[in-house]
Amino acid sequence: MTTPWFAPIIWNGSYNIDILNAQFHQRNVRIGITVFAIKKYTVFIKTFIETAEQFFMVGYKVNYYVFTDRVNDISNFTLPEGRQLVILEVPTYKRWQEVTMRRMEMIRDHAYQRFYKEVDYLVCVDVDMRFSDSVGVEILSDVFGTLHPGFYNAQRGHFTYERRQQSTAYIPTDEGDFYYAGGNFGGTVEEVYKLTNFCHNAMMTDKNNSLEAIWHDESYLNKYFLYHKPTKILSPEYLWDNGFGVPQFLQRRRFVAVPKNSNAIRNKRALQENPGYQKEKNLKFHLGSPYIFQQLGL
Ligand code: 4GW
Ligand code: MN
Repeated sequence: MTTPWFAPIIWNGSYNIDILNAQFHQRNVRIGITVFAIKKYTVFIKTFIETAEQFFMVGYKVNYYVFTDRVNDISNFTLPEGRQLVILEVPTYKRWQEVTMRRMEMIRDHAYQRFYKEVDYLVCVDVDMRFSDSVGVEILSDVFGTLHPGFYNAQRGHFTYERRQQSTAYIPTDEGDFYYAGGNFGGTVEEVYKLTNFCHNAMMTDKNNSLEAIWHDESYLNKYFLYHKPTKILSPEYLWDNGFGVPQFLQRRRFVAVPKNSNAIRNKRALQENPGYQKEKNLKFHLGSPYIFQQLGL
């Protein structure tokens, strides 16, 4: 439950939430959660916020930062005192890869411009998710990442890091600690600024060389964490996908992927414009890869 650099790995049973709550309430911490709902992904916002109200940082000051290109699609929520919804209108990008990757730039810019004035920590997550058990201050630390549910048990050689040496996201086969998920990371505003700034700059360098890392923002995040190791690591309890089943060791599923009907939610035109799309999307949906079933002997 600890990494070789003494970062705790957060599993159910590894902490006492009462002690942690006493510490974090004493500090009066404020938490921002960033989430992107671009194009049709606005459909996920309602469940996301409703379940977060039940399970995410209950009793703390929380700002929901919803980045969207469809401001009118985001309904109003009545939130208790100390919790608020902040809608940030942002540009949209044509390619879905860019939609997910540009999150780094937008988080960076807003961290620099405003988040540091409003919150102490940022939690940066996917929107196609629901909270189904408590996620509290046990996750907070200077900079944290989450073990990808498809690879927490995998050998280093099987991690889907970027393997082309020309890419800034390149990780050699004999390096890398864990395979971190792109859908849940965070830390202090300053540390998230450094992380997102690194990832965005690395992406831009690659873009200038007509390169895009295999798993987009996730690949750059993994590169960052290789040389700037997280101070806390969240177990896959904090990013699960029921497509992997419910293994016995998984005592809690706190933050779980909402199954998406890819064609309806994602941009259908992409399929027509790019014949390789379906194949690529199947590859992209590696949350649902059969790898884990092999690992579990299922
Ligand atoms: C394919 O057509 C697409 S669209 C792949 C991602 C798309 C997308 C993603 C989008 O149209 N709008 C959007 O807001 N996003 C954001 O990027 C959203 O916050 C989502 O959770 C995040 C990552 O994309 P994803 O959840 O689809 O990625 P996976 O399947 O790896 O969880
Ligand atoms: Mn997702």
